[in-house]
Amino acid sequence: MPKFAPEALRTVALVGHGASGKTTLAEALLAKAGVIQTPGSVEKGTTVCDFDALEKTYQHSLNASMVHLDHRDTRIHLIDTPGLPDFIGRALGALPAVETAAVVVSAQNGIEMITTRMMQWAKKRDLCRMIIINKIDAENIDLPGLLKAIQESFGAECLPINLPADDGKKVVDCFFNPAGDADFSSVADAHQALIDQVVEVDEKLMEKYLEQGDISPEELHAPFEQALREGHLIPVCFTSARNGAGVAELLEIMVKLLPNPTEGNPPQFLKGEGAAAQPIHAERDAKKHVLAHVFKVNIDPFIGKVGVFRVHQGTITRDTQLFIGDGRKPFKVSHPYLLRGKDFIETDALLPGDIGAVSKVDDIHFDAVLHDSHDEDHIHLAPLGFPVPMHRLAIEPKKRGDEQRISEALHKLTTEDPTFKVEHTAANETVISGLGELHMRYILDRMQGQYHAEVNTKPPRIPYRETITAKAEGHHHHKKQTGGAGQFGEVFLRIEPLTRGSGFEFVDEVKGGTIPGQYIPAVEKGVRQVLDAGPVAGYPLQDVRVIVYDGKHHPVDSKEVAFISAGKRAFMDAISKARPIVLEPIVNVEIAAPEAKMGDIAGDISSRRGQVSGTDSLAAGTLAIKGHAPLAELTDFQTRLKSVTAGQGSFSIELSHYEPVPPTVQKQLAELHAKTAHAEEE
Ligand SMILES: Nc1nc2c(ncn2[C@@H]2O[C@H](COP(=O)(O)OP(=O)(O)OP(=O)(O)O)[C@@H](O)[C@H]2O)c(=O)[nH]1
Ligand SMILES: [Mg+2]
Repeated sequence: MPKFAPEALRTVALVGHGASGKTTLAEALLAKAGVIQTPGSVEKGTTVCDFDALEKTYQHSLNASMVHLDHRDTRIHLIDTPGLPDFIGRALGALPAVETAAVVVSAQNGIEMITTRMMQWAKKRDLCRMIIINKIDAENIDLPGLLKAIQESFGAECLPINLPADDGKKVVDCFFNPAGDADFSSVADAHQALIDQVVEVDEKLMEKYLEQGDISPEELHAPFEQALREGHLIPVCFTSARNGAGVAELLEIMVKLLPNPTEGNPPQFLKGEGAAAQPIHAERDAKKHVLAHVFKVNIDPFIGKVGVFRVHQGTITRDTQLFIGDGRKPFKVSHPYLLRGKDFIETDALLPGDIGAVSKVDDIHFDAVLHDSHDEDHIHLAPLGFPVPMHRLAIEPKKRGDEQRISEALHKLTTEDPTFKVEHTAANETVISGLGELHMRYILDRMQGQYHAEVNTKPPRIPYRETITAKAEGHHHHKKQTGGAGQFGEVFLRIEPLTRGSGFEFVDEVKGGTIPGQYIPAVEKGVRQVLDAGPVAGYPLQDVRVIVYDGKHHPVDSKEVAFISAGKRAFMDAISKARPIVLEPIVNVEIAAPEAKMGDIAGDISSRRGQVSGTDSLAAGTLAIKGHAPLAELTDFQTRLKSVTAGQGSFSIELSHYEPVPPTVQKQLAELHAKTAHAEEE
């Protein structure tokens, strides 16, 4: 029998900016619950969650790490996530696995880039949210100021559930047992504010409260949970993961107030594909069919492929047969595990709300839905919306003969990381992309350390695109007579520009079978062959609609090849008259830098054909500067930012949209293309 029914489970992701103290806090919680004897430290590389060799080297979490701890009759599944912007994909991936996102904020650094983004991301996924202000032991901190800033940024519903006391050495409860003095603000007022906020979700309770003037914490349990679920309350608590202040209280809050898996908002599943997909809810019932979601995949040199999943419905035991997504071949679970950092703990059963793992299942992949019935296929989770990796590097093997090893390593790394991509460009480069310089360094370190695959790197060519700006007609008549049977096919088509980002559309408007139905796919195939290399500078062509409306065929000589060729030539004919242009990627840039450098940075951005659109203040003295610029202009921005801010600045970019390049740039690109094309012909 499983020890913990779903009602006795809690699932919490510790999220928030890098170095806010999430891993240290997980350590303090594990120690408080008696899972470990003494808390380890990030500095010494002795924490449960940062067990990977590179995490110890970088002194930052680089992947989501699972632990569980039992407190009284409750089991808490904690996910410690990375907070550096470069590794944020792995934190985002963990959000659908939990009911509650606990956003950890450093008392020293205040609200940072990932604080704000995590508050938004967690809201978008309908998670219950709480804020943990950590490092209350630190010197020179302004806790009342930070609390105020949090309420200004994230709303008046951010209310303290306890307050620091005794100069940050302990906290006083403002909810269950509001007695004692805090370092700032009044405990009684904080209590009042919480109750006022909570009763607002329940009219009957509100009446009772108005009559009686107070209400017992027991009666508030259900409305508290409702207020969390509806985003009507975001409790704020205080901790020091270093001296232990507020840690026992945090455990109590998790057990007594956070939603269990049958409460909270259900995860956002969809059944069906594309626009026809219908939202469905997992029923958090241990007796129903299994529905679980894989939110992390790890390839371990010793254990092999590990899939980490959250059970949303049903029960997984050793005998359970699970299908992966729409796959037809089930696998037998055999060894269901719970995880504790690097340790695998075999268990009998995983219930709704449990976070478990299986190993050595080849087909398992990130974001897969696991289920035990054919009725449950075509189910997937609402897309997570990962940032598009824009930090690109072209790589080539250091040693000849290493190609195979490198390609295997890259394949494994992309399996693990939704924000790491590999492409082979039209320019015949292997380009890897990630979220930032550190992300790329991590990938190269993994390739070298784990897979012994060494590569040289250089800046890649910019992923330009081409499109057309006018409608045009195209025609080609393909005829070949070589001895026996000939080849014959004729195509008339029209092309027109589509709105930016729509891609490519092929429309068949042929009437009366002038091109017989069976040859239309051949025409489309020919047309598509042109898309890879546009006419101006050889970049992929996009945002074009091709309408084939007429043609001719021959009962004997018409063949597939003839229509492929006619489709291709007719399309090329049309493009040449449709004023083709080159488009360049424009990226959103977000820069964190000291306030005093704002002017320099804004100036630098505009000198790169970019624009600053706004600023947000982060911690005291730092600004988040937002804007956009062409990717092509940012090649050396990292170096420049480092020198302007004396190493204090950081930035992230993500794809915004494509825009036409200035005519001078188009001319250069076209000349370059003509030269290389010419060289290849010779
Ligand atoms: N003074 C003080 N330092 C702390 C506290 N908690 C953590 N630290 C220190 O802050 C630094 C960062 O702590 P981590 O636990 O690695 O922070 P994190 O949020 O896990 O960071 P990422 O893994 O990069 O997201 C370490 O040097 C910790 O020792 C605290 O409560 N007080
Ligand atoms: Mg960490």
